[in-house]
Amino acid sequence: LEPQNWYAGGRGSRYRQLFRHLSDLIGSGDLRPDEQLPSEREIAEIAGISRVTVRKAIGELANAGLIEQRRGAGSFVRSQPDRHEQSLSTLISFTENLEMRGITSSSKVLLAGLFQPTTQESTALGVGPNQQIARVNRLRSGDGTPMALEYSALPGDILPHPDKVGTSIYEILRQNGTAPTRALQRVTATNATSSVADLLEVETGTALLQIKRTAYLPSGRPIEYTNGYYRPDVYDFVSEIGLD
Ligand code: 16G
Repeated sequence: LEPQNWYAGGRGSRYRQLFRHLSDLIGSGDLRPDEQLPSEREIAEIAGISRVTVRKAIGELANAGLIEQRRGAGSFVRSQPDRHEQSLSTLISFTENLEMRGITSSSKVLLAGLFQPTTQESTALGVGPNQQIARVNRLRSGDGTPMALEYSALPGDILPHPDKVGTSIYEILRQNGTAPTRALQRVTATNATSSVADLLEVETGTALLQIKRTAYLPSGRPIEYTNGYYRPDVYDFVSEIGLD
C-alpha cells in the first residue's frame, strides 16, 4: 500500500476506491495468501482516510471472501478455493469479481442492440412502452470455462451503444457516472433448457442457479435488469451474515 498511489485513477467513494485497490493487490498476487494486512489504523494513516472508511473497505473484502478477519489477530488474505466465489452481499460486477481473484474473464456477446421493451422489462426498468431499451446477452467465462449466461436490459439512455460493450457493462456505467449503488437479487434453482445447456456446456436438465438482479442509481431509478444462469459446479455465491 503505497501512500502516493492507492487512489490513482480512483472513481467512486473513498471506501470503494480502497476496496478496489486492495482487491487489485490480492488479485495480482502482490498481497499473497495468508499474508496479514496492515492494521486499520496503519492503513488509515498511510492512505490519509478515516478508520471508519478503512473498516468499511475491510468489511467488503471479507464479504467478497478475499480476506479473513481473525478475532484479535487482524485480517489475512484468503487463499482462493478451486470453485469460484462471488459475494451475494456486495454489489459487484462479473468482471470485477474475477479480476480481483486474478482470473481472466471473457465474454461472448450473443446479442446486443436497442429494442422495444417487453412488459417485464418495462415494469422492471420503469420505462414506457415507446422508450427503447438496450439488450445485451452474453456468455461469460472465467479462464476459458463458461460460467454464466446473462441476459441484461438497461434503459436506452443509460446504455445508448449496447453494441460497444467490450468486457464490462459496469465499467461503462462507471465511466458515465451512472454506476448502480444498490441492487435487489432473487436467487432460484432451475434446470438448464437445451439451448442454455449448449451454451454453458452442460447436459440439458443440469441444475443451475438463476439470479435476477435489478440495480438502481442512488436516486432510486432502476437502470439494469439482468436474468442470469450460473453453473453451480464452478460458481458459489457466498454471504457473510451476523446479528449486528
Ligand atoms: C454480475 C451481475 C449482473 C451484472 C454483471 C455486470 C450477478 C448475479 N449479476 O454478473 O447483474 O449485469 O455482473 O458485469 O452478480 P460486467 O460489468 O462485467 O458486464
